[in-house]
Amino acid sequence: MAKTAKQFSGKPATVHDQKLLRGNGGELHQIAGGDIPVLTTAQGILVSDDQNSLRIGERGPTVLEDFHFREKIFHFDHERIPERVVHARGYGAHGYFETYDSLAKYTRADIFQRAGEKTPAFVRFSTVAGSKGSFDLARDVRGFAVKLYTKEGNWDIVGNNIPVFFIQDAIKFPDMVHAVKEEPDRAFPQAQSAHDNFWDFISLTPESMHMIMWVMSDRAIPRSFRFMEGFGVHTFRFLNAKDESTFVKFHWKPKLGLQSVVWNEAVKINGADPDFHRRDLWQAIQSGNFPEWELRVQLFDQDFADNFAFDVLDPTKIIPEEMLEPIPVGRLVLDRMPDNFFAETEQVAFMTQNVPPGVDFSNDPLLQGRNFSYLDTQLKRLGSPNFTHIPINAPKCPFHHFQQDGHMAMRNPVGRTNYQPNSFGEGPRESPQRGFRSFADAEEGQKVRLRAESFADHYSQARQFFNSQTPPEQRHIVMALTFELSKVETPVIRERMVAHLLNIDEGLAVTVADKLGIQKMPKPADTAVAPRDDLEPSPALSIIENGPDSFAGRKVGVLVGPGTEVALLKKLQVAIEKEGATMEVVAPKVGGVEASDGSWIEARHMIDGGPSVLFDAIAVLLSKPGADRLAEESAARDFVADAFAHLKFIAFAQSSSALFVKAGVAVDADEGLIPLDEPEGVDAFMQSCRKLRLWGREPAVKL
Ligand code: HDE
Repeated sequence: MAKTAKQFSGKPATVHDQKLLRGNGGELHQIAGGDIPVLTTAQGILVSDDQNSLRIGERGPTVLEDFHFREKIFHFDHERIPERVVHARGYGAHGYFETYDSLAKYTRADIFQRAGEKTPAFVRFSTVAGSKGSFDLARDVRGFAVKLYTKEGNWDIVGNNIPVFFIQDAIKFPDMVHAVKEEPDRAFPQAQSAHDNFWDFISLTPESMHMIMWVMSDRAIPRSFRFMEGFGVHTFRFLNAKDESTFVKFHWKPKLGLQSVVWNEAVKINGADPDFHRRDLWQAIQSGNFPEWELRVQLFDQDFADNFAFDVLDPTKIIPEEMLEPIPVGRLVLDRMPDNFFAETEQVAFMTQNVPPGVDFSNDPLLQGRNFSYLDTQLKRLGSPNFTHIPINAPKCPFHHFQQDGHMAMRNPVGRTNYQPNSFGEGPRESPQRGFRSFADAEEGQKVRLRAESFADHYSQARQFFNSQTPPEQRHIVMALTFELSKVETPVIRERMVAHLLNIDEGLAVTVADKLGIQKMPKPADTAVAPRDDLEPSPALSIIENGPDSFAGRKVGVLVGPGTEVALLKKLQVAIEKEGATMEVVAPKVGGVEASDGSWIEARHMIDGGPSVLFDAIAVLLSKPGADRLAEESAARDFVADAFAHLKFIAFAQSSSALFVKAGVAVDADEGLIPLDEPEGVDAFMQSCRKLRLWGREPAVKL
């Protein structure tokens, strides 16, 4: 057995070991006996030794004929495929979409014909700017790409968690992406927009101002994929059986409500757990708490479009929900993680042009450009036009076509005829009735390179977004802009940005300028159209206004130590689980601690590895000696001080107070600190947690 362990430990077996093994009557084969399959090459040749390459003599040169070695290294050398140029870092999950009611009146898309219809789905969430190995809590837009395997072909809604975009025309996309990514000479900063090139481009691109308000808001630092919205961004069309068109915008609403973190917390999460969002989705799905979103659609006709203040083809504009209510049409549930990240999440190929009969495009110039781009990128990344043969990309409905051959062809047409029309009655034929039909819009005009006048207002909706935020959210936008621009080394870029902010909100501009130390206010940036100040605030745009009033799906970190009162811990655990939340125990040692009654409390984290930034609320349940001891440890002090600074609700046993004193947090500082050992303590804590954060504390902690 000792020899077996050594063989599998990956250490090279010595000649002595090998003799022993072979002397034992082919023990190598026995190792792979029973239920364990024998290792083979990709060609199926059984392998006798996977620890040593073939050489001439014990210390001699390696021989070329070692086909197993050659194949193994060859394959390893080719393991990587190009990462996505944008949205490289992502995480996906399987699930299904369930249709509420028939939408036949608006669309003939098969997925919307029958109430209760379940359609398999795959979703990939992503950040935009960082590379594959970047951290999850960058300030960034999140991709929200949904593949629906409908009975009439794959439908991809390749959206974001922000309903508008930086640019109006796809021709600017390479510039925008170059500017946000690391600067080409120095290759930094990675996964960050806080640098000169990005703000230089933005300050020279006024159409980006609305998007900038969103990206500087807490939308860009979501607590979890599970707590963010998704948007199709562009205006699309639904087409019914009579080919009548209705414009449509897609919104995904998270069942657990919206939630973000605060910036100081995001920075610390990136160090404590760079995979914070991945782990969150993994844990939720593995524990059976399946995340869910409702699909809602804003439906409107040409008349509405003609009378709307902005152009519905302009992807830098929204239609406020208060003006046009999104109608719920179904729900998306994610209930299964991929078996293999590479095969599924890395190889999944989303394409905006994947739309089934009954869904069609609008003339949004960004969407039109995307429809061209996504096919190209799949060929580059996946290396073959046969990328639809990969299971994650293959339709789950019947499909028949005459495409053949090419790299890695898995399925070729069967039989003699690989063309149509043919005389043999073989193969598929097109169907004018059932097939995809485009909306027969009348298009005419000169061939020009012109942006429509109706796209010219770049500030009014940026202002509307800012005015729709609660005071804490407005403060966060100020702080984000100040932080980002403070990283810009070229003063003129900072000033140019302030000139734009003056067109959005004077108070915002003046505060940012002051915090940046700009001595002389610039003049407002020139505008093509005067910004409007008559747009009603839209409460739907605020995260805080749309809080879940529930703590479900959230996590409490409980700090324990030697002598912790176990009855209180158990009572707390019951209450947390009743709320649909989870509890994780943090202790001085990961092995756990001995409780007050001599029982053993298992821990999930040691204090250094379980800082409070990983939790939505904390509880500190220390005995007096435990608190005295932990008060000496900076990680324990940070546990409390950070939770306080990040506006979290903090429950505590009175015996823990020594730690609070040393952490500089007064236990009676505000109503967010809740003594647990009072009769109503646990209930009061859970009720507070439903508010998620104590925003009223923010001015005091000066984040
Ligand atoms: Fe993308 N985008 N994009 N994009 N995009 C890609 O496709 C592109 C845009 C979005 O999880 C690429 O497979 C152009 C808007 C998501 O796999 C690429 C333009 C929105 C994902 C590409 C845009 C998106 C991508 C890179 C300007 C929100 C990740 C790899 C016209 C509505 C999908 C790939 C996934 C990925 C091109 C703008 C969302 C290069 C040319 C606007 C969620 O084809």
